[in-house]
Amino acid sequence: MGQVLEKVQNLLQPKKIRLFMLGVESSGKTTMLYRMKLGEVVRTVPTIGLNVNEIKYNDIVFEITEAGGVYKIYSIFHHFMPGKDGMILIVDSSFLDHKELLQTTFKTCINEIYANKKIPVLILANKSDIRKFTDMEILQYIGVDNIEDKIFYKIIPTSCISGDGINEAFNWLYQTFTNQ
Ligand SMILES: Nc1nc2c(ncn2[C@@H]2O[C@H](COP(=O)(O)OP(=O)(O)O)[C@@H](O)[C@H]2O)c(=O)[nH]1
Ligand SMILES: [Mg+2]
Repeated sequence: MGQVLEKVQNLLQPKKIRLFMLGVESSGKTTMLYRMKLGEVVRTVPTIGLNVNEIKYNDIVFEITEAGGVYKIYSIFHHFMPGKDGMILIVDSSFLDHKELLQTTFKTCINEIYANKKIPVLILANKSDIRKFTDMEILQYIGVDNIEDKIFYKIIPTSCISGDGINEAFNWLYQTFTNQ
């Protein structure tokens, strides 16, 4: 009986997808998380430590972890990867800084996610309202070429200010994780 109840509970509980959000300081991670969760622009302070949010979209709960802090701690981000289903990589499309740090961290993080298929990565070309770089330049900045065999990605321009692209981003996440 207990086992049957457990199975029914599992069926009723929404599927949970765990994502790690990576992006250099000020790319808009915290603003994006609150925009996704609350639909509004919240004034942020620099994130120290982990900022974990659960956002429900249709019948999926996305648990999104933002790890903030000074650049030195990027070297420990890969410890958060086991158990994650994918990543959100957020880029300030008006200012592509800390390229090497981002590329190294991204690669080490991907290598720590255990998966027997390509890992979904949603790339948000954020701040599209003040954008200066093309998708191609952004993909080069991230170093997608070095890691293309391990990931399955989509780049979507977003703006936390206007809300542009955010529905498209959720739709991609939803389609990707319902088809798995
Ligand atoms: N113009 C513009 N500014 C943004 C956008 N998203 C975030 N910001 C601003 O970028 C700054 C850094 O945002 P924050 O979320 O704290 O970045 P984090 O360090 O990556 O968490 C803040 O001043 C935000 O208001 C956007 O889409 N457009
Ligand atoms: Mg932050």
